[in-house]
Amino acid sequence: MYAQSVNDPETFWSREAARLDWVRPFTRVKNTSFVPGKVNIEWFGDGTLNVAANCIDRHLVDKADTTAIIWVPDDPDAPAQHITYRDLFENVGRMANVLKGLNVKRGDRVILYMPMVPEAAYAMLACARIGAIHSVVFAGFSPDSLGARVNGSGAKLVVTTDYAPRGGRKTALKSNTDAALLHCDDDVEVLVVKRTGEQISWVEGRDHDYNALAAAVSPYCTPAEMNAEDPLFILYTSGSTGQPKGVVHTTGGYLVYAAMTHEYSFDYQPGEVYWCTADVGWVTGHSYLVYGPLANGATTLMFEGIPTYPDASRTWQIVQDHNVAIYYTAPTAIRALMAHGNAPVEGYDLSSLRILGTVGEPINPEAWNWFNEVIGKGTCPIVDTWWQTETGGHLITPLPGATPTKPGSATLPFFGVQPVILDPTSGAEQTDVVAEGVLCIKDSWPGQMRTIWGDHARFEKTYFSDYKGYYFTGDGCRRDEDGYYWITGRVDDVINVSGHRMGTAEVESALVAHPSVAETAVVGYPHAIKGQGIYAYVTLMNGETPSEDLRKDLIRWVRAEIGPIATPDLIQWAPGLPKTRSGKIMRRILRKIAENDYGALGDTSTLADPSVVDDLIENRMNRG
Ligand code: 6R9
Repeated sequence: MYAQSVNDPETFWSREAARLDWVRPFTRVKNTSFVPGKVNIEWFGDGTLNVAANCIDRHLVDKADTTAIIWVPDDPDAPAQHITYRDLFENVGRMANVLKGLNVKRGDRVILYMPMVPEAAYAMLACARIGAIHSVVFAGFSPDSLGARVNGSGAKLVVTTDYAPRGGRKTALKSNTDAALLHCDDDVEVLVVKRTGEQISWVEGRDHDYNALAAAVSPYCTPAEMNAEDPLFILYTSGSTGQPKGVVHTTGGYLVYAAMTHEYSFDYQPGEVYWCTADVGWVTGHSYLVYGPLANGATTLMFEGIPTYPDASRTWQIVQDHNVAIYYTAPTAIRALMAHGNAPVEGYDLSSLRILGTVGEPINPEAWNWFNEVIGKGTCPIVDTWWQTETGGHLITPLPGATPTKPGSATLPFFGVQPVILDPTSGAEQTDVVAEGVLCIKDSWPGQMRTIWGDHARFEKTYFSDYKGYYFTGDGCRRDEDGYYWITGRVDDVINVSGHRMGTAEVESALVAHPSVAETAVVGYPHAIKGQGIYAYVTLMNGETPSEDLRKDLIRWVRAEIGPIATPDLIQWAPGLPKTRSGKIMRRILRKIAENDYGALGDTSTLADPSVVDDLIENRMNRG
């Protein structure tokens, strides 16, 4: 199959695309070019279909009473909800009619600032049903981040909840939305889904009560006939420079790829309960919590809470209660659970588990072994899936049971994917089996992003200009003697904190916006649970003195500017930063000091003032 997928992609992909219901079948399969200046990606270009109809309507024939979504609320004493495909059809239909009533039309952007509640999935599918483009904003993001995404996407509506319970606490999403909209056009409206029912502020005329509106509309909504290349969603993700970019995924190719990878990478079998722990705010929540599983008629479990609430056995309680067969999570979650020892796992019946999966960052062998032995009892294949927001679905992954695994390697390319390892400086393709360099992909696959929202030039520059003719992933990679791929981490200024992508430039611009901060440089450093932690070097304004209070204030500041995921772990007061004579900050040196590896600083002779380095080493924060 792999040979056919790369030698005869037309035949291969037209067969795979037949897994979906098309309104008008496509006659063209692939029309793609990575040539600089002419980058164009189009799959199944003249076909038409509707994503919601594929994820819901077509299953009603034989799965109307099958559970589509098992929703497990944060509160361990509250009952789980079983939402059948018929329920899903009606709830999505209602949400779609509510959106239409609010004048949302084909092509309009709708921001979903939603926590892990079923209405998040309803809203995604409702947008897809009427041809609107959703952009989910992770509920942990601050009002400023939300406002930037409303403006960046030109959205006319924000769908949110009153509150978002999580881990026994709650976030005030509606009041965050109010704060965000202070920075947006006056005509942006808000649709509020009731989650807790507690009191919230209300702007008459602008705010709409979802529950009241939904009760008054029909559950039937005709799906819009969309072109395969019409945008399905925008998802903002961090890059090495500037503001987050709006990754655009389209209708046909994305859904073919999400459905196919969900089936093959997890060997999904009808009737099985599948649990992906990712939040809907990230791409994994799009492809592997909502779209892939529902396109396949699967039962997907959505958990509102966190693995350690009310205690570290919550995950295993859920696996036992709901007979979870496939469990897909992030290495950082595995490490956090592993830190509690085996006691929270003991006493739970995990025999329903068949396949385990990881995503988001390389998994360290210690965590892999614990996952394999203590959770999988040595009998569940572990699929380490490498992919990105930009790729729409898995690109490098084992096929469970078929691909022998090695702890820490995502193993081999998925069908249709041709990874190459390039020399970082010359850009030459490394043709020996054993190789190390930057990871690029040679040809397109259907789930590939199509553009950056509103900025096709930035799309070409970011992904297709450094290494001409290839898609550049931003990751470093090693290929071993068996042809297995080992991701070595980002080669750009993007760090990976608890499996979340964070641009160091974003944290820096938040910090320098603080009145006491003159200059700052942010780097990643190894962190036992998070994978990478955030290390900030801060130079204060003249006259400001370092203090514990100021440190706390800076941390609060960054949390408010971006969100809790960007919280610096370590802040070092830096009287000066190491710079070249042309004023460029030498991040390589700062990274080494943050890693506590200052013995290997390399050449510092090009520094304008080499003495700043001694001070930074002397006062380094990570002595672990
Ligand atoms: C799906 C997702 C993408 C970046 C990617 C890489 C890292 C993801 C990985 C992995 C090693 C894996 N990454 N999966 N590294 N092994 N299995 O995480 O998307 O948030 O866009 O992050 O995450 O560095 O470039 P996204």
